[in-house]
Parts: sequence; structure tokens; C-alpha cells
Amino acid sequence: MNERTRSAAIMERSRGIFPGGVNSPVRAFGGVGGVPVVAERGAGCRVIDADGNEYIDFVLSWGPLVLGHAPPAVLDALDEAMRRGTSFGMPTELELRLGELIRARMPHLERMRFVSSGTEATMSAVRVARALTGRDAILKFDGCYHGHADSFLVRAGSGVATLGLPNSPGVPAALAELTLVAPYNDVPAVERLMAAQGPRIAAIIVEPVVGNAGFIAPDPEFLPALRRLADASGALLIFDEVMTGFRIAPGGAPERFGVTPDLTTLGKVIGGGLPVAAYGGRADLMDQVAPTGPVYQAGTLSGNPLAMAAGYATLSMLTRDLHARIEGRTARLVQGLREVAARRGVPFTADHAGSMWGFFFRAEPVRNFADARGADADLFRRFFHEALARGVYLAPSPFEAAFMSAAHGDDDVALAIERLDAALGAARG
Ligand code: KE4
Repeated sequence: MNERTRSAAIMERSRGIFPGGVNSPVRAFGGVGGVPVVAERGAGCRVIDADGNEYIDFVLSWGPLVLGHAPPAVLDALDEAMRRGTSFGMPTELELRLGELIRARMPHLERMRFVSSGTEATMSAVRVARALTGRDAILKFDGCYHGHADSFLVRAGSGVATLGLPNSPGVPAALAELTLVAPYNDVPAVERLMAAQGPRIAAIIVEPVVGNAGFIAPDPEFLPALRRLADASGALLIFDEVMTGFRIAPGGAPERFGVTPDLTTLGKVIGGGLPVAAYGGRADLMDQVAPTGPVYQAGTLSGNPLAMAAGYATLSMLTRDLHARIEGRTARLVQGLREVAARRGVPFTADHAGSMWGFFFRAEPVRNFADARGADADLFRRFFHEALARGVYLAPSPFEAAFMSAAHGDDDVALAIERLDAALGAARG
């Protein structure tokens, strides 16, 4: 590996113009220290940095790149679309095609609206819920991250947790008080909270599989309980599938867990690496959104033709068979890492759902954010850098998930396990 001198020089200049030198905090290596890796280009399952170092990439732009970097099908679709213009601010057939493809796979999205970021999707879904119920409070879960809209920056995961920011200044107390928080997987806690506060709660919003506190899977009874409790109180149930969408199952959380929300948010994969997100669900709810209803939401670049083309090409390639193949390789990687840790006597727990996976340096399974915070963060930091030095790019935070793509072949998985085995040996000292 080359010294990351160009990355360091670029970051030095970037810190003079962007807060922390980055345009999103999680990229700044705040959770692991050291100089962030500056990407120069990506190819398949690999990303190459400004100093020519190549890494097997398990971050994949935090989830969108389910086909890997620069897949030919997406490049061809973009090339064709951009020659007809990059944006119109007018309806196009491209957005219709992507919408119909998404609905064909997730029929619970009877109506939907494209936006340009997951934050826009979740904030809009909550606005619909507040408008339809006439209630103001929402319930989220400790360590879950739903983007940076004011209402969500209360005990949030991802970068908020990585940087140890308890909440966020700038969010009015009057608004933060409307965000109630319960531990993930704690049905009795949710039952108590809904019994006491249910009549004021517009929505329960949840990551059906958590990817922003590290990877945390739901207990079998958790999501059905949220459905039951939402119905009993008149609150809406929102599945934030920005990260899990088209990763945990071809039909999303309803296919994997048999629970159907009232509203769903999507992002990441549906844009294939371009800025696309969406919110949608029951027609009676979404028909309240302007211009058919009074709930206002808008966006200059919503449904952008390039983004629609990239998303359509991505989802078209992501057949059920390909989804199963990527899931199979994810399972092999996770099992390989469990065996490495067991052989080295390292307390370790790892899991996956479809092509989304994660691990903690902790013997017992992680069921909530408190468990995640109890894992060995120092060992994670050392492991992250030893992996980086051996050409494996993991998320630079213990409070993130990892991903797999169609471009990760069996040889790449075997090589990654080999490199991560050596990294763990070095990190243990
Ligand atoms: P964006 O606004 O970043 O597009 O999406 C927000 C969001 C909403 N919901 C879930 C479940 C999410 O995971 C996200 C964004 N995820 C983070 C990674 N943990 C994005 C990476 C970043 O913040 O740079």
C-alpha cells in the first residue's frame, strides 16, 4: 500500500472549505481517527484512492451500489439519458417506469413520490402521518437514524452516534420534545409508552433492520408488535427502508418479516448511486400529498431523469436470482469472519439480512443500541485500520452496517476473509 499522502493533502485543503473537509460527517473518520481515504475511482467491488491504493469495498457508498462501482448497465443508461438532457422540471416517462418497477416489487407502495435524499423521504412521510392523524408526536428507536431532519436528531445513530453527539444543537426543544424514543427490540417498553402517550403519537418510525447502530436484526415478535400497537393507538407505522430497501429481500421488509407498514421510505439502491429516494404507501394516505391533497412537499430535482435512469437500470439488473446470489456470498463472508474470530478467541458477533451485514466485537448478540455501545470500540478502531492497510474498506464507524454487491465474486469474498483474518491478528497484538 502507498502512503496516503495525496489523500492527506486533499483533505488538508478540503478542511479549508468544508466542515471537517467532508460533505457528510461519517466520511471524516471521526469514529476511527486517521486520514480519510479520498476516492479517485471505483471499479466493480473495488475502490481506488488518490494514492493508487485499491480496496475491496464493503461500504459501497453506504449502500446504494448493489451492483458495485460503475456497472456497465448503469453507465450505458446514464449515457443514453444524459444526451437527451439532464433535467426538465417536467414529468418524464423515466420516473413512471421506475415507479412502476418499484411498485411491481413492493405492491404496498400503492402511491409514491420521488425525492432526492432519504432525509427528504422520511421527513415527508412523517409530515403525511402528522397531517392524517392530526397528531404531533412520533416514536423512534434509540440508535436508529432516519436522516438529519430536526425531528430525527434525537438519540440518533449513524454519524450522530459516531461523533458522540447526544442530539443536535439547533433543534428547537419544543420540536425535540415531540420525538419519543424507545429501545429497539423492547416490546414492553413500547407497550408502556404507547399506553401512556399513544393518543398523541402520529407515527412509529423504525428501521426494520437497523443499519445505523451497527447491524441489529429485529426479534421475531418486534415488528408484528409495532404493527399491533400502531393499529391499537391510531398511529401510522412507517418502515424506513432507505437502507434495507432491495437489500434485505427483493420485496422489502414485508416480504422478509410479513409485516406491512402504512408508509415506506426508500433510497440508496433505487438510485443506483445517484440521488434518489422515495416515500409511499397506502393510496388513501399518499393522495393527501399536493397537488391531490393539502400536504405540501416539492423538489426541483425530484425524479431527475439521470437518477431515474440509473435506478431503473440497477433494479432491472437486480433480479430475485441475483439477489439470492449476493445474499449467499454475504452469508459466506459472515460465516468466514465468525470462524476467524472463533479460531483467534476474539469475542465477536456478526449477522446479515440479505446483502446487508455487520459485526461487533462482543460475545453476546447485539439487540439494541445499548448493547452496541458495549462492544469493544478500541478493538474496532485497530481492526479498521489494519483492514485498510491490507486493502479492505469497512465502514469507518462501529455504528454502521456493511454491504455486499453483485461485483463481489467468490474469490473476492475469500480474499477479504484472508485479509481480515490477518487484520484481526494484527489488531489483537
Ligand atoms: P440521506 O438523507 O443520507 O440520503 O438518507 C438518510 C437516511 C435515512 N434512513 C436511513 C435508514 C439511512 O440509513 C439514511 C442514511 N444512511 C447514512 C449511513 N448510515 C448515510 C451516510 C451519510 O450520512 O453520509
